[in-house]
Parts: sequence; C-alpha cells; structure tokens
Amino acid sequence: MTEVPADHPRHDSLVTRHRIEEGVDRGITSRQGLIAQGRGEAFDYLLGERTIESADAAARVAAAHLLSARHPVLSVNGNVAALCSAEMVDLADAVGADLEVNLFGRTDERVRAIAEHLREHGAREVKGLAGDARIPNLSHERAKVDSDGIYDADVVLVPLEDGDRAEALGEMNKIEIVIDLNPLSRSAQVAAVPIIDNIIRAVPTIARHARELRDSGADLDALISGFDPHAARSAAERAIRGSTDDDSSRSPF
Ligand code: PTJ
Repeated sequence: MTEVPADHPRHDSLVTRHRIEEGVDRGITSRQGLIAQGRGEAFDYLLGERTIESADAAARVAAAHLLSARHPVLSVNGNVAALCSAEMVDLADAVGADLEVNLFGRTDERVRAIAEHLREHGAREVKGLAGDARIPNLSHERAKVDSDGIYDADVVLVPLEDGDRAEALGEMNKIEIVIDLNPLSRSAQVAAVPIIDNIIRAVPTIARHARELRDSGADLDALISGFDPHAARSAAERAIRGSTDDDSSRSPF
C-alpha cells in the first residue's frame, strides 16, 4: 500500500479506499464494490465528511429498534466487511444481534471468506452460509438468506445497497434500518430508519447510543414512535445540496 502522509488533506478517504482495494485482493469485496465506494465518497464529500445532526438522531432511533427487537440481524456485504468488521461485531455485541453475510455477487467462497474475516475480528457465530430460505419477490442472489437469520428477523440493519431488497424485506413486515450516504438510494427511500452517514462513522455511533440507552433505561418506544424518516432524508438532502436551510433547522422528530 502506498504510504499516505498523515497531514494529507484527503488522508482518511485515501486510507478507506485502500481498505476496499485490500478487500478485493483478499476475495472479500467485489470489484463492483470499488464503484460503490466511489459513489459513497462523492456524497460524503458533499456532506462535509461529518455526521450531521439528523443522522446522529436516526442512529439513536436505530439503536432503540435494535434493543427492542425480538431478533435483530445485521447484514454484511463485501464493502461492509472491508470497512468495519470489528465495529459490526461490536454493535452485534451491544444489541444482542446476529451477523449474517448477504451478497449481491454471492459465491460460497466469498461468503466463507467474509465469515472468516468477521471471526478474525471477534465474531463468535456468523450466519449466511446456509442460505436455506428466500426473500419473496427478489430474483437475484440477495434473496438467499438463512431461515434462522434474516428470514426470521424482525429488525434488519441493511447497509450499503441501493437496491430492491429493503423493499422486499418491508413486504415481509420487517423493520429496516439502512445506512447509506445517498438519501435518494432505493434502500434509504423505503427504510423505517435511514441513516445518511458513512458506515465508518454510523456503526460506532449506533453502538454508543445503544449502550447509553440500555444503561439509562430510556423509553425506547417513545424514541421510536417520534421519528420521521422523511424528515431525516430531507435534512440530509438539504445538507448535501448545501442549502442555507441548515440541517439542524428541521428535526426528524
Ligand atoms: O458485496 P456484494 O456482492 O453484496 O456487493 C455490494 C455492493 C456495494 C457492490 C452492491 O450492493 C452495490 O452495487 O451497491 P450500490 O448499488 O453501488 O450501492 C451502494 C450504496 O452505498 C450507494 O448508495 C452508495 O452511496 C452507498 N455507500 C458507498 N459507500 C458507503 C456508502 N454509504 C455509507 N458509507 C459508505 N462508506
């Protein structure tokens, strides 16, 4: 890897790119994942590479959903594994969720490589290898899920996919939490809780909120019922467009 000087103005973004490249070299991330990274990076640049107030609020509501769930599952694809395996394992621990590998470009070899990578980062059990159930009305490989994993879940974290799975999961009456830097992505548009933020920042933020909410005995139902996903998406879109209408002026609550 080319050394990136710590004082380079785009240091963090360049290091992140290298992690995706490394993921491709290790057979974890798909080559399409390089393109997805570029799309995300452009939106993050426009957001100012920061967690806006509405995304932090959405992350808190996501934590409340995960803590209240009967069976929460965190879905992991090739980009998520390359960027934040340790953080996903930590979040799963914080909320008592399962981790499940679910891929658009699914091969058994890549599912195994990602599961192994998650175990190297502390995961005890990783689902997704069985693929013994299908999400109805989806024709591609992301439909393949574990019957005792995403298929059974009531709350699913769906990061980094601009696609139709989130809608299909909604049709199964599951609550979807989506992390995506693009507020107009199909997944963010149908999410019960869209978190418009970089996954690198969002996952530790959800875990921090989860631990705070759990320790303080906060009223999770009140937090959940007061959330407006449309307002959260609009606030992010205004922040990206650089509107003078500041993000903080319209709360998602
Ligand atoms: O590993 P696989 O085979 O399941 O494939 C995964 C990818 C990501 C290649 C696949 O799901 C895909 O093609 O995704 P898209 O359609 O490019 O969508 C990715 C979405 O994630 C886009 O809306 C990006 O803006 C967003 N995104 C990319 N990087 C980040 C991000 N959002 C948050 N944080 C990021 N770091």
